[in-house]
Amino acid sequence: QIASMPAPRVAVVVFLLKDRSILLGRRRSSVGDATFALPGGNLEFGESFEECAAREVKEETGLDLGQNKIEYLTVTNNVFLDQPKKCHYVTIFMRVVLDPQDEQVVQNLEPEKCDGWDWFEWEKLPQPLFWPLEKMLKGGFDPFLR
Ligand code: 8DG
Ligand code: MG
Ligand code: MG
Repeated sequence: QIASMPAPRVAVVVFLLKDRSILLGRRRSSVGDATFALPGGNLEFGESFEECAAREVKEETGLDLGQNKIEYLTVTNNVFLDQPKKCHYVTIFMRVVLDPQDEQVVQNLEPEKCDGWDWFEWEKLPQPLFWPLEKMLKGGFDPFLR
């Protein structure tokens, strides 16, 4: 490991599914700026993946996952070398299927980190996607299956 490189970190991100849509927000960050990404963030000391997923979703969107089932989907390894701030994330992808009748309104609670959240139909995702997400979807990953 090169001395100036930070250690790899663990992120937990969430596919929030509602009908045939997923929740994405345009990032404001030194990593993946202006690309569309899932809600999520850094795993904190002592947290379970599910706790981290619920906390990040609440902090970033105001959505309360309540008793919704939070499921593990997959993990990917993401090395960001060509970013202003080089970093390496092991990213855990979780899934929550919201009730189509759920009336909670999504809020942009961290506007310095995100331009805003929106529901996007799976067949009409916005561009550009944050590359860890792009890479998965190009590889055929479908969060609605399995
Ligand atoms: P925190 O302070 O709230 O813990 O962190 P954050 O500001 O919410 O972190 P983040 O950048 O949103 O997420 C942490 C890392 O997770 C991000 O830098 C790279 C990795 N990551 C992926 N895919 C995705 C994704 O789709 N969405 C988000 N938010 N992060 C992702 O590999
Ligand atoms: Mg966060
Ligand atoms: Mg985040």
